[in-house]
Amino acid sequence: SPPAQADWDEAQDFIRLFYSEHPDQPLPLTLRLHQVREHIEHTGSYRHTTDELTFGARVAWRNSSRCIGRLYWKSLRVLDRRTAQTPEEIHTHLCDHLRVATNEGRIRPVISIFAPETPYREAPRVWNSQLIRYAGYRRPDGTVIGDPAHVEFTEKVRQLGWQAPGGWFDVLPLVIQVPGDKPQLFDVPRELVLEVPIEHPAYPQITRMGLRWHAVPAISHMRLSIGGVNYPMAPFNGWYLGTEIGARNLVDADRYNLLPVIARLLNLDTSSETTLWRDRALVELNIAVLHSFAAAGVKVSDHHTESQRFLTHLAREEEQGRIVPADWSWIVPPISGGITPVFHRYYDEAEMLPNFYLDDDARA
Ligand code: HEM
Ligand code: NRG
Repeated sequence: SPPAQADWDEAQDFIRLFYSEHPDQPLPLTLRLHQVREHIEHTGSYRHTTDELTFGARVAWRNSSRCIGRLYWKSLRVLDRRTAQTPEEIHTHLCDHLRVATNEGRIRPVISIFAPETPYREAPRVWNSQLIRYAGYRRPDGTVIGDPAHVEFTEKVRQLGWQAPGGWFDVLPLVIQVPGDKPQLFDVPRELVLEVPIEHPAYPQITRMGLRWHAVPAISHMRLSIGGVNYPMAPFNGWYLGTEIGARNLVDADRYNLLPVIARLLNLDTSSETTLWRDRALVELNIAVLHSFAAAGVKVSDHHTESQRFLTHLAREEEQGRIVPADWSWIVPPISGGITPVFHRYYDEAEMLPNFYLDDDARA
């Protein structure tokens, strides 16, 4: 079904919010509101100015309840890609995004915003959940090589013609689809994928595992909603919190599931849970991740520092008279929760707009 027309109440709330935080506009508020209303009536949608778009994306980040990294919301770089039409053009912009964001390891928060959906035109899409992800391959015995989270997606791109190398850390191709056309595959150029080899400062056994992870988490499957207008393709990135890699991606039982392997390599006593061998292996892996990113000159945060910064963010926002919506279960890091300051309090659970949403579309 074609998308509904832009919601006038949401549009109005957003334009008012923009004017309240940026009062010095050439066009008076009432005129802008009138313009937006007319456009919605005539076309079912309206066009954000560059300043509205930039503000809208930054506030969507500011309102992301699950994100601990929001202290930097004002520094988000917004690349306006609304006019990009062809898959080739879009691919070029996604490559530019990775180049600007990676910045040789001094990672910058960036969002690229492609055409919105309107009642008369669908939006372009990228099927990937992030611009950089590792393939996963299910073997006949049921075990997986690579990232088990991406087995299904990997099968889909193979059906579209991707030649899979079959390794543990193969970067998946981008699947770009524009309205009325078939999805098209594009490789991410090798030189745009900065990766960090994981090494442990004291345990060569961990270094020898040959683990690696990509430097930039660039989420590409969330819809950006600003003032009643939906941007389904608006990939964004910041930098990693070490625990995302060292306590989840490489560790979850349904991801790389490495704790048993690490425990064996470190000769830990795994005969009983009470030896806390899992916890010991987990801490060493997280030390390795933070050490390796630092050694490679790639920006990363540890959970203690980023937790403190999040509380600074809360204090600053409260000074501005704003609510900071937050989801405790996502904000508290997956290791050492109770020794980070974000653990010891509750948060406002309000849903605020603009924001990012996950659709349960058929996309992987
Ligand atoms: C979630 C950290 C930048 C929007 C998260 C999570 C962490 C995090 C640790 C939880 C992820 C998980 O448990 O899987 C950071 C750090 C950043 C950063 C350290 C550094 C600057 C950004 C930016 C945006 C953003 C630039 C958007 C413009 C979000 C959203 C989620 C999230 C929407 C929820 C994702 C979901 O529901 O799956 N962030 N973030 N973050 N972040 Fe950030
Ligand atoms: N846990 C996911 C990434 C989720 C978002 N995290 C960020 N976002 N740091 C993973 O790939 O491990 N960001 O925009 O920086």
